[in-house]
Amino acid sequence: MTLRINVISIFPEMFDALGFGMSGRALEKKAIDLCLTNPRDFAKNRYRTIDDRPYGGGPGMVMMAEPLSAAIDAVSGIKTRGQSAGPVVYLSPKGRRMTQTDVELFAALPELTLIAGRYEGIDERVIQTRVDDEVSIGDYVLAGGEFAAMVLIEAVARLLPGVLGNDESAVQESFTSGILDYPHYTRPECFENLRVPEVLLSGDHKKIAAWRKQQALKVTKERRPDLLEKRSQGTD
Ligand code: 9D3
Repeated sequence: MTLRINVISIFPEMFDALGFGMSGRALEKKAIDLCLTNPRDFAKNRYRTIDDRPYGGGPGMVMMAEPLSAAIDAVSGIKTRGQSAGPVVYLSPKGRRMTQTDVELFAALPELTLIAGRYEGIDERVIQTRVDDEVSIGDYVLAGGEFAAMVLIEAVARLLPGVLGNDESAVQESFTSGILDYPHYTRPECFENLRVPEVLLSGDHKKIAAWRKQQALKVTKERRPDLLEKRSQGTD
C-alpha cells in the first residue's frame, strides 16, 4: 500500500524538491513514505567526517565505509525491524542503465533503499556487503547521486496506485508502450498561422487513432529506430 523509500544522502534537503507535482501527491497520499538518513549523523570524529583520501592515491575523495554502512543499517530495517527491507540500490555512473522495466519492478516493492553518493564514489566494501543493485540514469556525468535518486523516485511515484488518478495515463495501451509519443494540440485552432491537423477536428475516433499511430511510428523511426527493433524482437 505504501512504498517505503529510504534515502542515504549527505544532502537530504535536496529531496525537498520531491514535494511538488506527482511525487508531492504521492507523498501527501502516503503512497510513498520517504525516510531520509544523513551518513554525517553516523560519523565518529568531532568534525563529523564522512570522506577520506583514496588508498593508492589519485584525485578526489571517497565516501568512508563506516558512516555510510551505519546509515544504511539504521534505516533499511535489517537491524531495526529484523526483516529483509527490500533491495539496496546504489545510484552510480558505473551501474547498468535504468529502464522503465526497472522502474516498474521498484514500484511493485514494499521497500527500497537508495544510496546517493558524492565525491569519486563510495568505499567498495560497502558495495560488497550492502548493495544489491547498481544503476545509472544515463551516459552523462553528474556531481552526485541525489538527482539520479530523485529521477528514480519520480518515475516510480507516477506508477503508484491512486497517485495520478492512475488508471489511464500511466498504464499505456499496448501499442504506444516502448515507442515515442504522437504530437499534441490544444486550443486555439490557429496559432501563428499554424492550424491544428484537420483529422483531430473530425470527431472520427478511428481515423484519429490511426493518424496518431502513424505519427508515433514515423517519429520513432526517425529518432529512435532502436526502439522499433526491440519491439519486433518481442512480437515476431
Ligand atoms: C572520473 C570518473 N568519474 C566517473 C564517470 C567519477 C565520477 C563522476 C560522477 C564519480 C561520481 C560521479 C557522480 N555521479 C553519480 O553519482 C551518478 C550518476 C552520473 O553521474 N551519471 C548517470 N547516472 C548516475 S547515478 C549516480
